Amino acid sequence: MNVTSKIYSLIVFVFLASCKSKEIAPPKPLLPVPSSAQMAWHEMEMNAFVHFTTNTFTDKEWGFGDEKPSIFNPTQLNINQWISTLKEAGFKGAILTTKHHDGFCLWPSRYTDHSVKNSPLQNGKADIVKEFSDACKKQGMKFGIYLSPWDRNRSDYGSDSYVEYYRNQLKELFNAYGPVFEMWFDGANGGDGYYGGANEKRKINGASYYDWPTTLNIVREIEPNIIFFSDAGPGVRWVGNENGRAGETNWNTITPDTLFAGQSDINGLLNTGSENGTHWIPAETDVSIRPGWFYHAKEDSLVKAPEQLVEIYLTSVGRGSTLLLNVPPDKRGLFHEQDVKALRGFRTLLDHEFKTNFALNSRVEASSYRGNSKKYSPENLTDGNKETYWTTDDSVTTASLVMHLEKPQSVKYILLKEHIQLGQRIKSFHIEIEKEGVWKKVAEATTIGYKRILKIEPVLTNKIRISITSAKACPIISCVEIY
Ligand code: FUL
Repeated sequence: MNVTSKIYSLIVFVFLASCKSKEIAPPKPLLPVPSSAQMAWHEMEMNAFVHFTTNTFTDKEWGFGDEKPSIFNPTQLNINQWISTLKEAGFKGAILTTKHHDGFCLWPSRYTDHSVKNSPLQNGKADIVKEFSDACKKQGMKFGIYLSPWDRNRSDYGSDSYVEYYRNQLKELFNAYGPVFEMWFDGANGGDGYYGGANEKRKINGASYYDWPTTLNIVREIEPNIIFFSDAGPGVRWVGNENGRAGETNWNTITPDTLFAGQSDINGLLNTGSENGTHWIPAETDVSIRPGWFYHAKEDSLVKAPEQLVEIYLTSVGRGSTLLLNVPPDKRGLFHEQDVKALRGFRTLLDHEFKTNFALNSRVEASSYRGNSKKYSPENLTDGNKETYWTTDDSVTTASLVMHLEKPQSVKYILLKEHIQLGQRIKSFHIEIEKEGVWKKVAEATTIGYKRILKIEPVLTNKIRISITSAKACPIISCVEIY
């Protein structure tokens, strides 16, 4: 190599090195951020709850605990029908009440006789939990477990031996029927019950009696990626109501301690989360397709209509929460015709409302983007790829994005997704549409999170402007969709 070519190689080397150093680093995560198991849970979006026990046969919501196992006798049990109905409606996982407050077990637990093994169903050989988890596996749905901590049947409820019983059942269930994606710990406790014939009121200290840290670790040892639901998490939190409404402001973050610190409006706090919460504990929206959680023939005419279910979708999934919709089997052991019809109608309506994303591959203008790097350019919002995102320089916390649709469309929904893997950031934003050269504000909202859907009066337009008016740190958005 002569001197000239050496100098030339050096210049090329320096040039390439300087190009590389110009590669703009992504924003640093704004803590807390979701774990990979929580991220997978967010992506499920819609799960189902299935409430089934002796209550189905006694027409109650809370069994007292003195029900005879012999009354549990569905005549046409078909668990595949439940799971295929849910799957066709778009649910990704299903959580079964393996034991509700009445203490009756849907599997032949070796720790009690108060179970399906003493029911006439399949001559005492039935195992609803197994059939349910098998059907989920077969149909590609995830399986979840509800096991009520409160047990109105057990004579030892309130003493240490019951906690051991409860833990043994958790081990039994998780070892025999997994994998399990979510474990649902119900905080309800009404005090009175049968308790092996004592027929009395028992009071426990919900915070200390079950020794939750130890109990959760027993489950974690078997299922390390489990998502724990309880009012306060640690995996996901209760949304604070049972009517399908996540907060219009919905932070995935909350400080769990504040829930036990004499807070006056705990349900309100659970509903909105808190902007500066120390933990990532997103809200799960549990609601029933009927007024009750269990099947009652008198509620056949009160099954929610497809339009109501779409409204619930918008106030749960559309507010960055995950929907947990309960569908209770009837006395035959089938989802009732009314519920099946409502779920099919729900799917059809949802597909109709969200049929064509007018924004897919459309041009987007941003007030700025991070380091003018293509990696963070506004095209990432409409490329149909949820892994790519638009973001700004660290110092920028407000921005505007103008969406140019190919031709005027009747716009009814604007859907946005934050790239929450790097933390939830956006605090407020609004939407304008352009009509005859004039911008008109059509919606205003606070948080986005995993997903936010804003419904507006349908309007014909080909230009939509999204203005982010405040954020905790530089905004990061992965998708904008327009329907
Ligand atoms: C509540 C329970 O008391 C209801 O019966 C139902 O299981 C609901 C999902 O949670 O706390």
